[in-house]
Amino acid sequence: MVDNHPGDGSRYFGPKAAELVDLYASYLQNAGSVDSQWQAFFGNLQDDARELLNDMGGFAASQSSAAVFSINDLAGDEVRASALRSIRALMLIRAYRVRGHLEAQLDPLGLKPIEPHPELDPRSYGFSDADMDTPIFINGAVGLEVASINQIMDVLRETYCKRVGVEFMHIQVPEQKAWIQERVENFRNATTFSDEGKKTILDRLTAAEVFENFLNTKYTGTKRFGLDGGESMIPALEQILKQGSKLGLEEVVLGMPHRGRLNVLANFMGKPFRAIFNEFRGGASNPEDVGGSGDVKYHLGTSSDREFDDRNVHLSLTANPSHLEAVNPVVVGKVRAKQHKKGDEDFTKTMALLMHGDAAFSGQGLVPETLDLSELKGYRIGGTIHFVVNNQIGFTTDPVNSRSGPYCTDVARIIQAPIFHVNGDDPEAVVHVARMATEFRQTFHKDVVIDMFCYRRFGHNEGDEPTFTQPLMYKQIAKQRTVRELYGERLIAEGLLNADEVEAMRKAMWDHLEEEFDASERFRPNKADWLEGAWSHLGAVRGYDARRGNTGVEPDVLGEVGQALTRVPEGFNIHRKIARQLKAKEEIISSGKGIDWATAEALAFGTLLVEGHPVRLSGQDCNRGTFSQRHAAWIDQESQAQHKPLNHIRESQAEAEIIDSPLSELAVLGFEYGYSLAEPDALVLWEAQFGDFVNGAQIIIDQFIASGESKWLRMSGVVMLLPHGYEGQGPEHSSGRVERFLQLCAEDNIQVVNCTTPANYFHVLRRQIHRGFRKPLVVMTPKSLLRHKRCVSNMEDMLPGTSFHRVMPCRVKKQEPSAVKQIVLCTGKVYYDLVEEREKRDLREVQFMRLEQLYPFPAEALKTELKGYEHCDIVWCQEEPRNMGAWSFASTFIEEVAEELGFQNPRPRYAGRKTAASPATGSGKRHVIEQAGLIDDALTLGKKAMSRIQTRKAEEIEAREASAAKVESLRPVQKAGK
Ligand SMILES: Cc1ncc(C[n+]2csc(CCOP(=O)(O)OP(=O)(O)O)c2C)c(N)n1
Repeated sequence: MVDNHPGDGSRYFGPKAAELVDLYASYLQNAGSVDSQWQAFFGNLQDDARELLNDMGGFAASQSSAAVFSINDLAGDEVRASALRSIRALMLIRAYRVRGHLEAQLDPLGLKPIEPHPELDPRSYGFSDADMDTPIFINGAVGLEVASINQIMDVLRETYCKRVGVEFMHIQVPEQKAWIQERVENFRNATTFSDEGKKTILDRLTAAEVFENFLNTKYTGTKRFGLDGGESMIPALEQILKQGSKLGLEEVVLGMPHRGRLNVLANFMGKPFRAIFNEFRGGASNPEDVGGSGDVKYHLGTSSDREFDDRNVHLSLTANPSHLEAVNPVVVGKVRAKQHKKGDEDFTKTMALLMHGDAAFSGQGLVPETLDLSELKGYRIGGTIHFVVNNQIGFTTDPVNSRSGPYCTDVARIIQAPIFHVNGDDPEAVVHVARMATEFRQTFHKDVVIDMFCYRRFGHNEGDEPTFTQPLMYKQIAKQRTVRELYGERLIAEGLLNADEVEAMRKAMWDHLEEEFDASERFRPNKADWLEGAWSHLGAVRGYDARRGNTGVEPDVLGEVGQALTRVPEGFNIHRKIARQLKAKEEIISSGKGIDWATAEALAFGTLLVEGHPVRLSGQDCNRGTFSQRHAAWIDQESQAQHKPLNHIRESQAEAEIIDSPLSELAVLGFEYGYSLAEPDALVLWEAQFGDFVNGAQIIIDQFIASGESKWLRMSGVVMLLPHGYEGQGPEHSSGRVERFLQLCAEDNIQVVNCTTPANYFHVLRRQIHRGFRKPLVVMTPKSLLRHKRCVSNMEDMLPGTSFHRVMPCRVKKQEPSAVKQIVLCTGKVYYDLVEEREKRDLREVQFMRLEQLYPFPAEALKTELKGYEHCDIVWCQEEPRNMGAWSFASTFIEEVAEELGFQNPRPRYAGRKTAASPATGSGKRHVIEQAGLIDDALTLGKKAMSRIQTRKAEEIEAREASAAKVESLRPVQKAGK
């Protein structure tokens, strides 16, 4: 044991650190206040040493009042030499706190020799071999008052360089940094486990290893993405729950990739082994009659309850696609919804636990995007525990080709999360860091990362041959004893168990799995779990009827909401332009006439709120609205305080959360989708700044929103608002890519609408909540129509009895069918361009019909509207290029409907932009010409010369000529004379 006391003065002459810091502070204030030799001493200090004294200043300030004498009076070289030694020793200690992890023994395979870091060498601080045993005053650092460098180094190496490496000095919050430092240094970075605790660790390792071995024996070579090599994760997860439940945790939402997932499902979540074996036999995970496509077994989710010392913890593992890390924001969003529902305001009861692979954690951009949400007001969940199964390889790729930084976890430093690196072959160390991480999360409500270095015993999957690419690594792995074997031997050596007992544990697990295996043949999943709990009042829906829902609202409720939307609180300094707008809005609401888009949206939100349904909308700048249309938060022009009128309708109402999001699409949409999975009674929306940016969120759309219900039986009512419309703003501000969504439409998976009236928008939003099921909704929203004089509705279109219309005939100048020669079908904003041009030309033979909903395609409603016009030509008019927009999708449906009705010419003619690589032109002039051309084309009767075949031929010729011209322009110019 190191002597913690200063001892007698004959051995030690130096000043206390606090006094030294005081003296340094005096020197900084006024160099002349200290004697000349101390002046020289401080003057000669290097920057590092000065920094150290500065850093210590805060700590010393609280202690210095206790200083009993002034070292200024203690002149003499001996004192100064001691002071210098103290400073140098403290610098060394600090270096270990910052960089000790670089020399920690983290890799179980020991593939690369640990390179000594010069800053961790006492010689770098001027200590020679002769100095190593000299006592130095270090003021309680690393638990010591006075110690020699040898003694200090022993403590430092044990604390910072054994099998745990801690990165925490990047944290800026002093309490958090101090907490970790204390936790780590007070116990030399280890937990002393009871005999029972050690046996439990071995038991969990046994369960993990035997399960993988069993699968390997019964289904040799079948993909299972085994945990083999990373088994310590299982006791670590156990510790997180156990310790977490002591600290108030009631519910954990998990997200994880393929690696070890079956093991987690079975040995942590308690999914019956027989159910998993049945899936290996080819059985389905849900009863056959539920339908859906299902998913491979290592993507499936499940939920269960676990008990720890009479405390129940609910666990749910979120289903996920192959796309690594894509589930992260979904899990985080789910947790936020659960916390909101429970009123878990200090974030203690519900937590996210995300597991990661090393290559994916450093490689996928969604990781930093999701981390960035962690401290934001609209997205905070009080910290996620991240557990990286760092098997030091990604499929066949080595870390040197995977990342530029030293650790796969470096990305977590952006949010100043503490990072615990740990050797996976030391299960006690892994459980120890799991415990610290849990305590840190429950204390500071902040993200924390565990990076478990381990290995992958087999190939990427079990059918894969890893020695093609990593022969040396796999030579070492072949020699590597398993984690269970190593730990079993350790406990035998400690005398806690004998070899027979260790083997008996293994055999008991194997025998249990044999029993489960036998039972798996008869196992049938008896129910799907998708309509339980918060979802129990909802049901599955198949079929394509109108499904209007009860979306009309009583006039007094509309009036009440309307008033709140225009009521300015006493003393609130509202912007004068908004004040003007509110006056106009007041007029609109009281008259019930001329309701614009933004007001209709606010009325939809407000009426849902008073009915008790929370509304959550997030997206870039969505409080003001990209087009200055929403003004969901008013800003006091003097104090910059906010007023959110939607939250001031009446006393007992649900809350509207309208959130300006970070500049991310993928993470934010993933978050809102996750939120919608856990809160079916809230209207959850995400808005793109312009619809064009939606492709940044494509993974969430393809892998979750469009296919989640089919794959995993999980409904979502998430709404995506995508500003869309051709208004000359160029290639990236025109298109919400409706064609992409339409291509995804099948099996009643999503809804795609492009409304042309505020009232229809009002109803489609309210419909999301007022039906007995949930479906994602994609809305192409307007830009110029936000202020278009014709794009208004009356309150009477929102009253009880009114509803969403999937097809709308033109109400302007409606003609008798017999007087009409041509029906122009369209969707969205182009309708208004058509109406205006028709008026200009005073055309009577052309009738318009709007498809307000594109999917589910309203075939019956269209049929009703088209009846009587069988003699007419049909034109599909769109603003988008021919290879985009709804043409390809809608034209086949329209033709089928027209054929059924007996149209003479059922195939619609195309009037729109020609095929294009880029969604829109960058030239304003060209835009105007194109737009006028397509409107003219749509309104021109019997324009057979522009039949679709001819159009296509013309386009083909043009494309050929364009590429020939390009090739020509790229040809090197022949220089004369060569
Ligand atoms: C987004 C994405 N890109 C590529 C893949 C294909 N893939 C599956 S696993 C894998 C390697 C993952 O390595 P790591 O994250 O270290 O996890 P490990 O498999 O080693 O546990 C890759 C590239 C994928 N699933 N997801």
